[in-house]
Amino acid sequence: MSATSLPQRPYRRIATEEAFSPPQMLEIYRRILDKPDVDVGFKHLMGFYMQSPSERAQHIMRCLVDLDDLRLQHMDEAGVDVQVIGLTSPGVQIMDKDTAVAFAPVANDLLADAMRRHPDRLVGMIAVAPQDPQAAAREIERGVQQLGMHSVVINSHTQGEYLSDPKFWPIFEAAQALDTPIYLHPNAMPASMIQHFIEAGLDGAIYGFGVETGLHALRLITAGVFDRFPKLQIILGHMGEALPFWAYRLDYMHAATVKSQRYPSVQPLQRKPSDYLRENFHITNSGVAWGPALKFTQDFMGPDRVLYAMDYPYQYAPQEVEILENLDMAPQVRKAFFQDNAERLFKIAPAKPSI
Ligand code: 1DF
Ligand code: MN
Repeated sequence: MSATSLPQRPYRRIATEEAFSPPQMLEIYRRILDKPDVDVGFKHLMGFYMQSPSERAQHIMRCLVDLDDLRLQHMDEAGVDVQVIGLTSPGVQIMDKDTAVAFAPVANDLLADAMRRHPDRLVGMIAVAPQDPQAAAREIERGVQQLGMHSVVINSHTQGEYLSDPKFWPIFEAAQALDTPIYLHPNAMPASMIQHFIEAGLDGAIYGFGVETGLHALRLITAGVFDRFPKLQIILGHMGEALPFWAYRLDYMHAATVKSQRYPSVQPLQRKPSDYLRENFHITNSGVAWGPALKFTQDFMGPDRVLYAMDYPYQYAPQEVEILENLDMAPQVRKAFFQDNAERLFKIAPAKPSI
């Protein structure tokens, strides 16, 4: 099955949480991994992929650095027409501030070059260094105005700091002003959180990622980020890191916590937690090709806020495209899921009619 050999399909499949790494970033990572005080989560994440002789790790490393033939071949084999690509986790967020601020534009320029080589196949997200919020805001502006990118990727916490801290809010200010959604992608847990997960081998994408990124999203809500930036849009992968399933309890317990004045950090909000989830978030199904969970998420969010993603190369599973295509879904909802929502959110030009 190839993307180009399926002319009858009335939509493109746009995968929206796909990853790459410039080879230069791996050099920086090698230096960080060589340090005696390397962050434990980073060691367990990129230390594994960069050093393990396993087939999975080697395959992923080959795919991550490629923005040409191998990637396009895999896209064709899986029937993915377009990838929306972000700098793989943790991106520049594990680097010291100066290195991070200097490298984010390098990564963005490389991705913009690849977009120019494959204009109807690859779409880039803007990587930023939250370590310097003002520089991050300027890089968002450069990404939109000079590189033609219309979304931002942030790999969750930055060395244990969360975007709920107002010092980071210049990033939200720029994102709202430039109408760029922020993909809040998982990162390895901070050292203060990870130990009990590592013990059980549950720190990674299997569970820890979702716990930590879900926490991050909730911290944005309870800190009042969306009362301050009501148009800001956050994208969550992995079926919203399970937050739709939590919505009822979040609403009940948030109200109870506010009323009893239990925590200074939990103050009244203009809307219910579930309202922010539905109005300030979009969700992708990355890593979750499971009909009942997708249906529930579409019911909760509305079909216009749920998008397709594969999570290439970490979950390169072409058979999942077929599973998703075989779900019982109204044709216009299927088209929204695979194409329309992504075209709108990431401002992707419609496909040119083939001649
Ligand atoms: C993994 C999964 C790694 C995802 C990722 O980036 C990643 C993994 C380093 O399985 O180790 O993006 N993911 O989103 O599920
Ligand atoms: Mn991912």
